[in-house]
Amino acid sequence: MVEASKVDLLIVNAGQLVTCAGKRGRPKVGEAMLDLGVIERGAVAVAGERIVAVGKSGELEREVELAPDVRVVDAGGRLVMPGFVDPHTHLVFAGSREHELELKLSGVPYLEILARGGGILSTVRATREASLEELVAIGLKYAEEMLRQGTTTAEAKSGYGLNTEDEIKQLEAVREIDARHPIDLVPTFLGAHAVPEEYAGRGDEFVDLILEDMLPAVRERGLAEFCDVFCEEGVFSVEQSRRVLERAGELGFGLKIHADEIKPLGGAELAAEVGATSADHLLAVSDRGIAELAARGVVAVLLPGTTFNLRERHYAPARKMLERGVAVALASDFNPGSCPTNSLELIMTIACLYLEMRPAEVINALTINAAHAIGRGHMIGSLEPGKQADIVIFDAPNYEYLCYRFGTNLVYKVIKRGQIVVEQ
Ligand code: IZC
Ligand code: ZN
Repeated sequence: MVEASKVDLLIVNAGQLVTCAGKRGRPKVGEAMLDLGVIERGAVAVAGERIVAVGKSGELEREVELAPDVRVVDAGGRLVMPGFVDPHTHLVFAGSREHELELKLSGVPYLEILARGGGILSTVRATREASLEELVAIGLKYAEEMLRQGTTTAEAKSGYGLNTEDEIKQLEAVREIDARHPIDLVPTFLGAHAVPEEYAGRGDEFVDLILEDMLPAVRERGLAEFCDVFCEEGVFSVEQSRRVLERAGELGFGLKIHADEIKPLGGAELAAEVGATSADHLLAVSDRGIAELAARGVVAVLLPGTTFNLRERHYAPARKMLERGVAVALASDFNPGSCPTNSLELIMTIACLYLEMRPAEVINALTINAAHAIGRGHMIGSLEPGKQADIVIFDAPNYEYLCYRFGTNLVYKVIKRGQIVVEQ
């Protein structure tokens, strides 16, 4: 596509322009997490799909070449930020699991519901029954909810098919939603999400099926960029997870892992060993696991909405990871069971209150570091010349306000690839 060279969209009068700019090509760690690159009374100039300049409102307008039909958006003192990046979602699924709420309240744990054939397996039954068109329609609805709440890019996992045909159907739905909706989706194959009923007690044989049939089929069709595994007691062991990730790595997939969520199995160490892009959850991560994530540059994707919804008492040790130089990102974990919210504004508040992350750290974790967690740090996640023009204007006077208010969608306008796609 030929890029327009003259500025055709100009955002002026941002009360605060949060750029999240930092060192190019790398996620932020340590002190840099507190730096949001804020420009007071900021402005952004966009040509076609890209940002061409950021600066001070009143000055920037005079420094760039404006197209005759330039559209000027007056932010009116509001907060302007990079679009949120949600690097861990299970976006495409049929059905819902509100009937498990009563079970949960009566004290039945998440893994016990799964062991009884509910949980993930109940969503697998519904998703296998749904047609591709039905899954696309459901996913489009959720993608639209996300965009309206300021998410401009999201990762989307399979994992509710658990056989070759239905995993492919789910990933085709992701591809179709990505094509039809302004939100950008990054597809992840999660065949190792649970052992399906027809393989009960034969987990190793199911892993063979993933290695021999599913992974090559997904690869051949170019349906996923990443491969993920639910490494958890009673789900997939470290050894089984290693087999899946090693094969996926050989086939050229980027690697992700649901690591040390409930039991400390050594998922973080495995992520470092196989060179994963991210390790996600990490509530029960060991000190050694933390050191290895930092040393290997694996992004830790924390999902505090899930901890909240599962009513766990202990959240991931975010402060320890930040202090020890791990690149920390945040995500919704949107899924029908352990975290049925796709509101990243809600995640911001939970991250501040329960992970004890500071507002600036939370915002870097949901933008630039989240982009790195899905291999998109060079394209999105900050407002810098050359990056994709994915921009959100919030009806908020400053960035702390966004973490402090919860339960209200504060999005005022969303710009995706230079186009205004949500407008209040
Ligand atoms: O459907 O419960 N944790 N996978 C691993 C999930 C949660 C999704 C679900
Ligand atoms: Zn997940």
